[in-house]
Amino acid sequence: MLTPLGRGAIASIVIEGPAAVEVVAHFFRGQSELPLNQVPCNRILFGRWKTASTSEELVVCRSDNNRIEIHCHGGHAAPQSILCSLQSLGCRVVPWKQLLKTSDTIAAEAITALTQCETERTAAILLQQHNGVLVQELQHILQQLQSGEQTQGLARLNALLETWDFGQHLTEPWQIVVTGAPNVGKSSLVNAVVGFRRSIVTSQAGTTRDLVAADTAINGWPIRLVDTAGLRPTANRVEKQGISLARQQIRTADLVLEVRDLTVASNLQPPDLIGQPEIPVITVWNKLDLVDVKENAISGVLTSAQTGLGIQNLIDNISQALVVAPPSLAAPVLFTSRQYHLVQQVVTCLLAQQMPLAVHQLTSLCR
Ligand SMILES: Nc1nc2c(ncn2[C@@H]2O[C@H](COP(=O)(O)OP(=O)(O)OP(=O)(O)O)[C@@H](O)[C@H]2O)c(=O)[nH]1
Ligand SMILES: [Mg+2]
Repeated sequence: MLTPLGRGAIASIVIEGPAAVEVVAHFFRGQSELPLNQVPCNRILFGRWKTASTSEELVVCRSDNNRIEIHCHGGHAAPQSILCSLQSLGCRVVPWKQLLKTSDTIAAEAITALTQCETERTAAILLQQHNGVLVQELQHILQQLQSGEQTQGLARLNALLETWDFGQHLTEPWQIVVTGAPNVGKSSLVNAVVGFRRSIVTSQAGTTRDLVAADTAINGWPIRLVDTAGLRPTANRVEKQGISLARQQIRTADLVLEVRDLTVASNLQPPDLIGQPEIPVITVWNKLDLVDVKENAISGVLTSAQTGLGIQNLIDNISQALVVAPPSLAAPVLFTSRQYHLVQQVVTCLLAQQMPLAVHQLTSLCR
C-alpha cells in the first residue's frame, strides 16, 4: 500500500510480480470486454472489485505485465479488504519502503524524508535533493579531490556540514520552549501563536504543570511550541516535577522564548537560562495592553497575548532566529544523520591526509 494509514479520499495499492495482472483479473470486473492483460498499458480502467462478500468501486491501471496499480476508496476498510483478497491468492504484503529497493541512496532517503515532512516549503527543498542537487554537489567535490583541488573540496565539504543544522529540521520540527515566571502569559502566548486554545489559561499563578506541546508552522518552517510550568521556588510536589521537566526541555531546545510581564517591576532572567549561551533566546515582554511603553525603550519583543498586538512580529522574530538565511531552492542540504556522519568522515580523512579513503567514502555517498 503506497498511501499512509488513516483518513484519505483515495488509497493506492501496487501489485508487482509475474502473476500481478492475473491475480487482479480474478477480482476486477471492468466495463471493457478486453481481458486485463490485453488492455493497453497505462490505460485507467473503472470497475468493481468483486469478492464473495464485497463489491467495491475502484480504478486499476496496468503499467506492464509485472505491475498494476489499484486506486480505491481511502480509509481503512476498503484497502484492507482488497489486500486481504490479494493475500488469499498468495500475494505478500510488503512495507512500502521495500519498494525503494535500497534505503541508503540519497534519492531513496529523500523519498522517505518527503513522507515525514510537514510543510510545502520543506517538501520543496527535499524534492530538490531528490532530483539530484545534493548528489551533484558531492560529485563536484569528488572531482575536485581527484584533480588535486583539495583545499576547495574541503571548503565545500565544510559548507555542506553547516547545512545539517537546518537540514535535520526538514523532517523534525524545531523545538521552541516557552519559559518564564508563573502568570506572565506563557500559555496565552502559545495559544495566540497557534491560533487556538491549546493550553489552559487562568489568573492563578502555577496553572501549567505539565509540558504542553503544540505543533504548527511559521513561514513554512515546522515548529513545536512547548508550554511549561512557570519557574519559581515551590514546595508543591506536582509543581516541582513540572519545573524540573521545564528545565530539561530548556536544555534541548532549539530556541527559548523567555516571557516577562511588563506590569511586574522586577523581571530578572530565570537562573535556568544563565550559563547556557549556546541556546538562542528571545525575550518576550507580554501584557503590552496594560502599560504605556515605547517600543525602542526595551530590548526584546513586545506583545499582548490578549489583544494579539505584536504576535506577528514575534512570529517573524522566531522565524528569523531559527533560519537566519533560508537556503535557496537550488542549494544542496544534508538531511539525514547518515549523510552528515559520512561527510564528517570524509573531512576527517582529508585532514589526516588519507586521500584514497576520503575518495572511497565520498564515492559511496554519491550513489
Ligand atoms: N491583560 C493581559 N492579560 C494577559 C496577557 N497574557 C496573559 N494574560 C493574563 O494573565 C494570566 C496568566 O496567563 P497564563 O497564560 O495562564 O500565564 P502563564 O505564564 O502560562 O502562567 P502559569 O501557567 O501559571 O505559569 C491570565 O489571567 C491571562 O488572561 C496579556 O497580554 N494581557
Ligand atoms: Mg501556563
